[in-house]
Amino acid sequence: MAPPADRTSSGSREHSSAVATHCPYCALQCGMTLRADASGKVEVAPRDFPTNRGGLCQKGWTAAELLDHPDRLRTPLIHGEPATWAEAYDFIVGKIRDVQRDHGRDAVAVFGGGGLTNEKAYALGKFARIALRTKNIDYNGRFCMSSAAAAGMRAFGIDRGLPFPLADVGKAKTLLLVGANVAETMPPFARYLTEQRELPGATQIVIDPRATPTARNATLHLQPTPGTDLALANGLLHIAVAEGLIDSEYLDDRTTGFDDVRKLVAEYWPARVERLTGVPIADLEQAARALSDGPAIILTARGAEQHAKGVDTVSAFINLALALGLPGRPGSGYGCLTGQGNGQGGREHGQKADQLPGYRKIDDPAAREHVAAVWGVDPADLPGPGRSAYELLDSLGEDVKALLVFGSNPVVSAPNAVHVEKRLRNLDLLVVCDFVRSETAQLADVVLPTAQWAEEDGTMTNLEGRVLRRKALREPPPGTGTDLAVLAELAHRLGPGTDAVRANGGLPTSARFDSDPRAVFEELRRASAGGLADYAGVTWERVDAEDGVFWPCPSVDRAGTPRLFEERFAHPDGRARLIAVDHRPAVEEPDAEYPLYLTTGRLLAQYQSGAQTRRIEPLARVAGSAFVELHPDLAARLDISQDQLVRVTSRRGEMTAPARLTESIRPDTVFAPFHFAGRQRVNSLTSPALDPISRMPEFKVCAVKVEPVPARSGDSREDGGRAHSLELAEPSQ
Ligand SMILES: Nc1nc2c(c(=O)[nH]1)N[C@H]1C(S)=C(S)[C@@H](COP(=O)(O)OP(=O)(O)OC[C@H]3O[C@@H](n4cnc5c(=O)[nH]c(N)nc54)[C@H](O)[C@@H]3O)O[C@H]1N2
Ligand SMILES: Nc1nc2c(c(=O)[nH]1)N[C@H]1C(S)=C(S)[C@@H](COP(=O)(O)OP(=O)(O)OC[C@H]3O[C@@H](n4cnc5c(=O)[nH]c(N)nc54)[C@H](O)[C@@H]3O)O[C@H]1N2
Ligand code: SF4
Ligand SMILES: [Mo]
Repeated sequence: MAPPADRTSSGSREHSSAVATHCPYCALQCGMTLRADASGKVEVAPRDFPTNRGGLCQKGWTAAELLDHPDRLRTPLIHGEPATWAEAYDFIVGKIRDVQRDHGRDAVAVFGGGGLTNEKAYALGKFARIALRTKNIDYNGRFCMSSAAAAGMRAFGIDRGLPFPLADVGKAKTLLLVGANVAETMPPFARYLTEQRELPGATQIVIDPRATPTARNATLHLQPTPGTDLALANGLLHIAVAEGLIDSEYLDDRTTGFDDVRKLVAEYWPARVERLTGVPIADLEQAARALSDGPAIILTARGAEQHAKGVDTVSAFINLALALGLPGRPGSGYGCLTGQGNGQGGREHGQKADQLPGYRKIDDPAAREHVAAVWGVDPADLPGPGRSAYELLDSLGEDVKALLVFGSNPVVSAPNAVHVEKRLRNLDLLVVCDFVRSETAQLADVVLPTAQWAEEDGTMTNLEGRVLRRKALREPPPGTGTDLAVLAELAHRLGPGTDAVRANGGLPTSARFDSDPRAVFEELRRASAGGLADYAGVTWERVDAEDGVFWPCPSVDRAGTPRLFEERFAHPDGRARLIAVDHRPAVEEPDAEYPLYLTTGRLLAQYQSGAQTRRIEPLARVAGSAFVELHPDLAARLDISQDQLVRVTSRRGEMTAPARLTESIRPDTVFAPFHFAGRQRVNSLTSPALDPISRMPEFKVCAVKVEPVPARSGDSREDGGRAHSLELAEPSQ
């Protein structure tokens, strides 16, 4: 039995044989056209859009291959066995009632994702707060954008990844990319990098411990020790102050806090910074001078941010940008590169533990009142802030007994994954909504098969803060439902029937859950109105007519806002804040037992936990398994040869994968991609140390040892990435 018809609509009234939509993967949200041929096979063609200018990467080209893939789920599963939707809903609702009766409302938690549309992210937050009435909801964006978001918020009073259109990047005389490998993570964006490099007198600087394809194309590559970007940024500002390169007029007119920052960076003299980071003084000087020579843009990504000091590191680069007078100036500024398809919108509309729609704070009485009025509930009934993603996963099986996952695969992507996997196994109820049986879905009590991107309408907000339309080409296949339909049905069934909910007044009849994305978007507009991320003036028609609409857009008769900060920053006094931030070591530095740095990241042909892209044959052919990147000098010292299987071990776990020898990495550091499962899962090793402000885990640095695996060892399985199908992720030790 499929879900009741009135709650399964994908929201598109009619389907044509071609639609103009966007790629399902990263935040660049490249424009593409989808067409179904006579047999129903879906073809992708690139479409000209400001972010991709007609380009697509391999992942975009092959995105439609998952639509009719044999691994696609077409029926709910209960304990791995096919079940009807009615059975699945009965099972879930029965368990939720038991858990909430025995352990309280907060014992049921929700985990969302930055790939969900705005409508889904909004509905998920509302579902948690007023149907489950739990405070415990958070999402994978905590692993992604939280440090840049927190730093942007405290400096500028608002968090929009790029406060200017992407095309500005191509026009800056100097461009600094910090821990960003866009040549592999957003390939069509590289056109703007080429354009920028070709400007007269242009400088392009990349800071990365590896000589990535992005770094190799740059004019200047700074190759620091992992986890030392904060010292590097303070060192660049020290040089700018010493050489009289800062913009005092701008600092006086538009900012506060520079005096403290100047005093602090006085201690970051070049020789000290060279010692801390390993970057030569001459390179530091060249970078500081280039940044103060005309329009300049500084961009950070996960390499700088995924640290237990990620927020302070981003603050240090924002301090540098402000001291040089960049933010709000034409062709200049600071931005962070948002990662997931809806990483921006997904962090605005309430799936974050401390947040209500419109980027409102859940502990702000005025925010609670506004949103409660839209939802038809009493503000006093809204829960308070819940736990951050890792802390939530770490509490599973203790006071949190049930978890509902929408749009994430934490068995592969969470730090300290051996431990997280154990926690997930300790739950009374794990529900995963997905279209494939991801490693997390393999542990679930109930799996609900959901529609894919080409089968439902909705909106996404890209890395520029531009709201876009995602359009359905076809109906979801028989047996599947949409995420919105699932939430509406669960809310309806939980409704006033839940003992725990009834004891607390029940789900009010005025609080409706709609499965039609358009209706949800209309409600989101009202809920966001007056908030920082104000979508009140964004309509689906405008999005179509205007190539997307940049928020904030408070009314239908006003234009969106492509450029922020031209006149003022978003703090009440209109000024940006510089914040004095001191360098500190990584939480786990190498020592005698674990003598090497491990850092992690991405490959061009795989996406995230790999649940989607490992199943796509042309991608698996290019990047079908993990590897461990190490410098030839290190390999020689460890007696490791090219392609030999190695074991990498940290205090938390181990992985095995073939060695890849390359001079592009520092000899004190090894790298592995995080897209793979089983024995190839690098997150078995990573550290759960969290940033004190953003609660971002330290994915980018921990201490490890590396050893060759003797030939003919029982460990020598090399297909860990591809052996995904219906096999359980192997226990990692
Ligand atoms: N192909 C592909 N593209 C993607 C994704 C994907 O999974 N695959 N995911 C999308 C998402 S969600 C995101 S968040 C973005 C991420 O996009 P990026 O941030 O570009 O990707 P990463 O590979 O995680 O990290 C970037 C670089 O940081 C470097 N790095 C490691 N440690 C440090 C350090 O201490 N300091 C500095 N300065 N650099 C360091 C790594 O060597 C790496 O080259 O990509 C998006 N695009
Ligand atoms: N070591 C290490 N670990 C990392 C990182 C790193 O750099 N290093 N990066 C971190 C970052 S930046 C991120 S963003 C995370 C990402 O890691 P995950 O959160 O695991 O991301 P995905 O693999 O995109 O997981 C999305 C899952 O949801 C499903 N899905 C996709 N769209 C939908 C939808 O619309 N509805 C539903 N119900 N399901 C859907 C997919 O099939 C997939 O199983 O990983 C983090 N982990
Ligand atoms: S760059 Fe990102 S949005 Fe563009 S095709 Fe590749 S994965 Fe899709
Ligand atoms: Mo991300």
